[in-house]
Amino acid sequence: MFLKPPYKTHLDQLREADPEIAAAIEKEFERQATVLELIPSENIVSGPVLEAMGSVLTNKYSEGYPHKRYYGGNEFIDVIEDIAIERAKKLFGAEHVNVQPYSGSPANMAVYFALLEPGDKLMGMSLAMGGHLTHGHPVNFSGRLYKPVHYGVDKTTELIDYDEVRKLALAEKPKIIVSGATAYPRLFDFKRFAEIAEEVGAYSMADIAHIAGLIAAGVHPSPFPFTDVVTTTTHKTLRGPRGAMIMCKASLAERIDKAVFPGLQGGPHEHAIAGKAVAFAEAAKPEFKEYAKQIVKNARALADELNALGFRLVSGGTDNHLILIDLTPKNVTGKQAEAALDKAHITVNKNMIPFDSRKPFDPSGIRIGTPTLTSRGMQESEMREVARFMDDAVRNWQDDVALEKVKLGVLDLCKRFPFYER
Ligand code: DSN
Repeated sequence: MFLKPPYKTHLDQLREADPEIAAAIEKEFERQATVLELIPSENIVSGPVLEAMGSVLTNKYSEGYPHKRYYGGNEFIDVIEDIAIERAKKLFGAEHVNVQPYSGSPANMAVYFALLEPGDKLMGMSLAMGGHLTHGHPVNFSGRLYKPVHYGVDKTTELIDYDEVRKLALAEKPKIIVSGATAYPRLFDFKRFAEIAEEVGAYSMADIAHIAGLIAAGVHPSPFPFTDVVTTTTHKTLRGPRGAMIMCKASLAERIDKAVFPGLQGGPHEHAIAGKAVAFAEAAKPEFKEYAKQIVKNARALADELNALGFRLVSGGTDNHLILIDLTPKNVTGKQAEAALDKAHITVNKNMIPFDSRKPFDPSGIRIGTPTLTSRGMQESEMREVARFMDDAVRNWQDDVALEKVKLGVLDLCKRFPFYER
């Protein structure tokens, strides 16, 4: 389950050439090694993924697609991109894959650019309810170029109400319906979303960025084969390099590819594509299935213990890697809790909760997840320790002495689960 072989830092040249940057990298290394990293969209890549990312591939221009490039010298780049595509197709059961998107937002942008015209209606989950900026938020290109229509969660259950989604879709007739979220702790019924889209004549799109690793491992239902287009980042539960990809039905392949290049992007980042290929092979291994199962077991154990300690969890718990906590009963805001937890070396992010009466910069909640701690090899008993550290820190959010004490316990736990080897 833990990352093998361990990463060894290769900063020898950098230390000499640019000590300022080298020192900051070393400090970030030290920070990551000595915190309980609970941000659910982060993870720790393997040594081989890091090596691919730090390779000579970063030197190469390869605009175009394998075997149809606008630059010479791409014979080995083609090998790498072909492998990345084939591995992704196999891992997810996708008909067509484009591995060139630089990250999640450009991937979503490319899908809209391929399938919508400016002014078309785009339906997605609102950011305030757990969606993403690119699902039609008014400050984002997706809410400015297209007409956003938003669904959320039910006020009582805090779950998506599929009958409400259907009603909204029938009334608004969007051209695309996006499923997927950044702060939804429950399973997505992608089949239901695809059926609703089909009924209203919309494209179905799933943004599986947060849960791609769980889907690859079969611990979350897949959006395939019924969803038209699926986007994902590659660096969250999938545990690959920072980047993204688009998977789609063969009938949409040409439009999607054209939208990515030459529509939106120039030269693909082949060092990242090589990292993606390495990560896809890792995710196809039986150990990765165990890893993904453990992410969910850990999230459940953490949720149970937090519940027992009096935290209010949105929707009551979790089915995936993520937990959304409403701190209102603890009389502390998301911003205050984030800062206190930081002092105790527990990294989380403040987050809006559904129907939040507070503002995004100081919301009522925090969002946590288990992918990184699971990559370090922690299991259920450690999750119970983590919950108790969190409780101590949140109860004593104004008491630096108490927070220092929590930090000592956290450091001890981190030492028992080493980070990369140096
Ligand atoms: N920024 C990511 C997250 O933290 O969920 C989503 O893109």
